[in-house]
Amino acid sequence: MRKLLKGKMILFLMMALMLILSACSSSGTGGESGSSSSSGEASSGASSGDDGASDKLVIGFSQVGAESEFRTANTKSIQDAIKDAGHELKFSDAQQKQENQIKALRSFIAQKVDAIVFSPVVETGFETVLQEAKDAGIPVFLGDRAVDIEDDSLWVTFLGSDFVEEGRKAANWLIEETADIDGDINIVELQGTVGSAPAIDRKKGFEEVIADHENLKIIKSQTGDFTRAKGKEVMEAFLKSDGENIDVLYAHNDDMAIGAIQAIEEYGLKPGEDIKIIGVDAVRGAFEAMAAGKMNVTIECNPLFGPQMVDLIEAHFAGEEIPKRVDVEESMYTMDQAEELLPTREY
Ligand code: GZL
Repeated sequence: MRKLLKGKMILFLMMALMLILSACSSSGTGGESGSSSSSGEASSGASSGDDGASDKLVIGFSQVGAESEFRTANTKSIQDAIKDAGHELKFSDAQQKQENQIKALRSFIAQKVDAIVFSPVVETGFETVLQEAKDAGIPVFLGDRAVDIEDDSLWVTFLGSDFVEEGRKAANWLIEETADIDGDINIVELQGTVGSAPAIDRKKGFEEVIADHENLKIIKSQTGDFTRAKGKEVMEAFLKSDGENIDVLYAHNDDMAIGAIQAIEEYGLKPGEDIKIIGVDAVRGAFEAMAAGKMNVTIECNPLFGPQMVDLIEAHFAGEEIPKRVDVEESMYTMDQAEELLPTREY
């Protein structure tokens, strides 16, 4: 009997020991190696401490304005990406005014945000406030537009398009389109916002390519500030002074091209036929104009880089090396492609 009891005791003690050992091993390591969910899989998101508090960032986003279809799509893409990633968004629309952007950046600094996303309305005049952000230890991520500042330690990276290349693409399309035409081709140009990176660089790229073709002449060039209304107003003035003499419009964005199309029709000419129309951005309005035969080509400038921007921010906070410049993939689209592609366009 005693032997039986003894055996049972040993069995009981062994089972108790196994229970204690298994209880120890299932307590998880929620500490130094990061938090683990109840299923034991690693938690998602950026690196976190025990409470995951460092996962959530407060991000200040200073946007140029709401001047075009591109801008509206770009704002939504970045805002949605920040919120979808679980971060807190502080947003400022500068209504295309530099002083409003400087105020917004100073406000973000005063609020001690963790990071700033910034699309500078113009290339110059931001050095002081970017130095203030650096002194406050707040990393700045440039989105869409760049600044012309020597000290590139004032921002972590630039994520956006190559505007010079966009200008080259526009000019190369025109060279191909007019290859069989003898005589001068008179071009009017609607420039973007004066002093902005896209306006400076799209002009630079276009002129660089047409320089080898003396029959391609820019006879008028003026800013339309990237808006439909101003684009229409300036095109009306071009038509008034040179109407019968204009062969091509090169607009630095589709919104100004669409405004100009209205002016051309009101003047009595056929946009897309009497005057070839070149735009930039590849927004929905451009596809609608091309499908209607009123516009010939649009060079894509993709605004939908919000998720990519948040990935770069999180990678930075995870201690990863970030390249100083990250280009956005983009293409170009012509009138004959518009009808088929219009339903697929995301912006
Ligand atoms: C270019 C962007 C320009 C767009 C315009 O990336 O900065 O500003 O081409 C917008 O539509 O206003």
